[in-house]
Amino acid sequence: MLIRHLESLPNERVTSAETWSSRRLLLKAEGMGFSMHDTIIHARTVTEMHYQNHLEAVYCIEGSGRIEDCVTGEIHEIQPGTLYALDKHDRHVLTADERMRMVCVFNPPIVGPETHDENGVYPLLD
Ligand code: 9YT
Repeated sequence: MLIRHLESLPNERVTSAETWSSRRLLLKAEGMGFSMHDTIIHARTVTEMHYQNHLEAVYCIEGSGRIEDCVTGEIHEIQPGTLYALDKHDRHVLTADERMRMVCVFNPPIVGPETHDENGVYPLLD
């Protein structure tokens, strides 16, 4: 059994970008078949993402904002209790009106250092 706590997560499991900071509680190395992150999206930011190599589910536990589906143009409000699942590798734009805290699950699992390239894509690392 694995027990982890956010407050004792080592620095190498924290990856930050201009608009977010991802605390990676479970990575590929743990062998669960998915990774799980506690991610902060900074207030008043807009982030375009496109996980072409991964499926991601995101569960909002704090803060509010919205997600735009770049293919359909649909916009969905996000608040604590909202989940979105990018089951079609959907290109999307996330807008945070206030600081948001999200639980993010990736399949295949993130290895560790992944961050967005210029198109908002994470590379497929082994
Ligand atoms: C919600 C979202 O996708 N934020 C970007 C960071 C990423 N999900 C991660 O690696 O935690």
